[in-house]
Amino acid sequence: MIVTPITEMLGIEYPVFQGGMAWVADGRLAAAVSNGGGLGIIGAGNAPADYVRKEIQTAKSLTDKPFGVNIMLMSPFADEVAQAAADEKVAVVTTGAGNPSKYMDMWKEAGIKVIPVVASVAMAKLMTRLGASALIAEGGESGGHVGELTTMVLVPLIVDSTDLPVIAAGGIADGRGVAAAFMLGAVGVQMGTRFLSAEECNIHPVYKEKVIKAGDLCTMVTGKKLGHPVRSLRTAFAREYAKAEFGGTDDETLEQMGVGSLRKAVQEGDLKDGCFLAGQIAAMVSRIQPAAEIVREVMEGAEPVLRGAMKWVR
Ligand code: TUI
Repeated sequence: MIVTPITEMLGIEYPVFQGGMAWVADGRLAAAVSNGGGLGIIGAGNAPADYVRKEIQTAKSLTDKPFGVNIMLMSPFADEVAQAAADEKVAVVTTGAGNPSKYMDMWKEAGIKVIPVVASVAMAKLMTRLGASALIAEGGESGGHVGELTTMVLVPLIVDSTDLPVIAAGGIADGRGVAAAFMLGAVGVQMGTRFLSAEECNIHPVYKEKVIKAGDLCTMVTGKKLGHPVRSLRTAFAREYAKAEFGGTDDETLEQMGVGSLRKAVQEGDLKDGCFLAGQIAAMVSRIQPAAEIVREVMEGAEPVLRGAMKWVR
């Protein structure tokens, strides 16, 4: 059994968060992860507040355990979704892809634990000062919107910059990854890609298959030119996008190419126009299994690695 400041703070069995993946992480997946002893997180992505409220209701109907909502701060609906999370008094709010400062007081007044994703030391210090309950340090191995630094570099830097508990994310999908994160000073992990293969994850079968078949060099980063780099599977669409980006295509056209591409991947498995977000660790995801089994397997896998950590110490 592994007990850390984050399991204690949230009253969860395992220090495992499920990433709040846009279009992917619905109320059903979040409830399955929370019922499995981790922290399930609904991804608001670019959806309006009504969608998020509905998914919160779904999760509440499926679990009595705590769960969270991720607010994607680049969303045009960020304000109303932030308000909905406060109204619904979810246990946890995580944030991504931006600076959540203007919502912090509202969430804290609602009794919500606020756990922002930070991709830099400056943001970690700011969030600590504004009263975050913990921080998620997400390295660029992750899927979706990525920062500059890798998990290996970011996690210890963030740990050294704050007294808050730090959750490591990006490139973690098994017990070794969890143990490594703990060695860097993290007290929990967040996994997104590993949960793409969960039975309760409602993505198109083509998406699941692609993740399961992915090898070590199967992801790439696009979107740097527009200032929001995202890591996805190296599909025909991703290659075309990269070609356009480096071939001098104007920003307006590049924006247009991206519109609706996440939805097309998740709902239609559209390899031509869909953007299949996934982290580098997709290479290690090999089968479909229940979310609760994933949580248990990963954490049970971490114990022998952590016990063996003294192997070379004399
Ligand atoms: O947010 C993510 N991953 C995401 S968001 C997303 S939806 C999307 N769709 C189209 C374009 C872009 C995104 C898919 N995947 N992860 C958390 C994360 N947050 N990674 C990096 C950051 C981050 C970056 C900058 C957090 C804070 C930040 O601060 C910038 C500032 O304002 O100083």
